[in-house]
Amino acid sequence: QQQPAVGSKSFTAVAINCAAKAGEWIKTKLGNHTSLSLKYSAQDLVTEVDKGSEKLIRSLIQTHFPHHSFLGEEGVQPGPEASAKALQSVRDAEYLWIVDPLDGTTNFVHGFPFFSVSIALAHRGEVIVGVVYDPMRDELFVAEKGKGAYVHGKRMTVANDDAMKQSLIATGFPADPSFALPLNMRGLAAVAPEVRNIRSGGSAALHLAYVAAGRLSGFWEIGLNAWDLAAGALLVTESGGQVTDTKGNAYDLGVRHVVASNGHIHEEFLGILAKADAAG
Ligand code: 2AM
Ligand code: CA
Ligand code: CA
Ligand code: CA
Repeated sequence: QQQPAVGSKSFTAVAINCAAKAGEWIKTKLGNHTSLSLKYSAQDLVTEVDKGSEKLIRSLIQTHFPHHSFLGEEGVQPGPEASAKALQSVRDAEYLWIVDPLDGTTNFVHGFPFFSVSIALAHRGEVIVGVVYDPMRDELFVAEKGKGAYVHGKRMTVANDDAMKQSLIATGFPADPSFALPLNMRGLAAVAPEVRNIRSGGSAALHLAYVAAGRLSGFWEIGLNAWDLAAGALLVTESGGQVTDTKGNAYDLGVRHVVASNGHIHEEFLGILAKADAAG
């Protein structure tokens, strides 16, 4: 049985500390990042801030929990095959930290103030802690498995809407023009006429936090990765909502096409995507 490092804090306290420190630092770099490069495509951006944030988080986690495994976006080669392989190699670890050091890099680069830091801890493949931090609004979303989800100490519950017609729904537009984007566009064409309106903020982790907080009734997106979803998925379920893939299978770390909702609209949401042949 593995013991925590001497003097270590609780898992959640470390996750919060990491997200807050990284978020504060990211905020100081808004509008003055110095390097911008392309990863997989012209839409796939990375800056020194993404890398610096991941380094900060990783070394803090390592100080407290040197034996835990770590999966961070910037430690993985770009592209879906490499991402799947990287997840496969660690997904059954006893303790695995899953980190998106800056979710919403495109927004960050353009000065659109909607991005976040996402940190999750999984125990043998099940997410037990999820923290999403929005440094621009200083909003900290925290969930612990079985203990609920909170925004700055206030318990969150999902929205009450029981039909898509009354729902505000978010999506994200994937870069991949051959597969993910067309699938998402079919979904959009089908969902948009059935809901109150559509939003696309550009940070999957924050969209999930907003579903948890009842600000959105649902969210779907094609082609995401474990680090985009792990923390936010726990926020949603601990707030009383539901998270599946676009075909309705239960959320796990391997899900890439996600549907999250308040639960009440979930079946209707899935049905619309299926009918539009937009479920991948
Ligand atoms: P990122 O900013 O961490 O890269 C917006 O629709 C969401 O898609 C964000 O969570 C964003 O995360 C993610 N995203 C952006 N480019 C991507 C890519 N090339 N492949 C997969 N996900 C991407
Ligand atoms: Ca990225
Ligand atoms: Ca991301
Ligand atoms: Ca990122």
